Amino acid sequence: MLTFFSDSHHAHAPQYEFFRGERVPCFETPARAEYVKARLAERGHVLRTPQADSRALLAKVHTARYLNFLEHAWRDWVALEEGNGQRQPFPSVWPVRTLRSDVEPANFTARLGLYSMDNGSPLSAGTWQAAKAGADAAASAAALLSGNSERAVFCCSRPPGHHAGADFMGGYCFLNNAAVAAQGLRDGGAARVAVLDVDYHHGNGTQSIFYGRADVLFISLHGDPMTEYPFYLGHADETGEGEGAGFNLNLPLPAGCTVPRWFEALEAACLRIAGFKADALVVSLGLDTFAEDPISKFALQPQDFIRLGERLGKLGLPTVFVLEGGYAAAELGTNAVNVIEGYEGR
Ligand code: SP5
Ligand code: ZN
Repeated sequence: MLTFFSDSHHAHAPQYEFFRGERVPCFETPARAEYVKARLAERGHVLRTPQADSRALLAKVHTARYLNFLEHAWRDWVALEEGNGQRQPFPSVWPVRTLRSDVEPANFTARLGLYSMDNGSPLSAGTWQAAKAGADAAASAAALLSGNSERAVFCCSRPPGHHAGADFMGGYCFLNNAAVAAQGLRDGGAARVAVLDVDYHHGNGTQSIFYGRADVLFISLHGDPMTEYPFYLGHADETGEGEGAGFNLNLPLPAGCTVPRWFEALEAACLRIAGFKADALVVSLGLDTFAEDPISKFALQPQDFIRLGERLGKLGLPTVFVLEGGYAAAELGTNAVNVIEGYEGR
């Protein structure tokens, strides 16, 4: 399967994240994409550098205010104080209910809080460059599918994107690559696009971007937000609003649930996609459903990822795969390529 890969992902390399009040090494590391790249090459898949500029699509799924903040965040952080180039910025204050988010403060930390859903998404010098390259890959993939030059494309990019909403970052995500791909497919002529999110964590950003729209169906299977990140979205009663009513499907599963139960939920998701008569599919391919994932609690084995790919292939739709989470880095290549090769029936 044709794969987009950009070396720019290395530019996003923060050192630490917060866990239980302590700084711990980041789970979302450059090694992840390199393991996937190596496995793709080993199995003979073609790697190409994205050529599309995602700016126009980014402007349709994110706010101008947020994009402007993110593009210049590192510059502004470094300008704030001597030595900041060697430090990581973290938000420490957020505009929760009753506080105003319409006015953008001048203070950098206040702006960082305004545009963040958590303190777990550290920025580094090249975050914008890496995230932009991932969005460019998503835009390139959508363009190729729209022009019928490819049937399916895999975007091997990081940082991931599905927690990023129209105007916020979160959960290691900055730009919503799946949303860029879906919007690109819509603009390229697909009347109905389905986004299937199989990451362990609910794709709150993608859901929120398309929540009021009937042209993009969002479906997610994930750890129940009652106990699992992102906690504040992803429940079964979130079904869409306005024109989008009925076009959002959440299938929360208990942490620790069995593989057969996971595949039952996948089957329900696939039946809904078929009923929607989607013209194209975007898969938010999180691989943190793997049994050995260090931060997640599902139980999929490497061969289960082949079965996932096979089921998605049966949908018979032009498909963009976008890499999301998955933190058992050394096994990430095998698991990702298993999905792709299952899809291809190889
Ligand atoms: C894209 C994606 O998968 N984002 C996940 C963000 C999860 N953020 C919360 C991480 C909590 C880490 N918990 C560590 C438990 C170690 N035992
Ligand atoms: Zn995840």
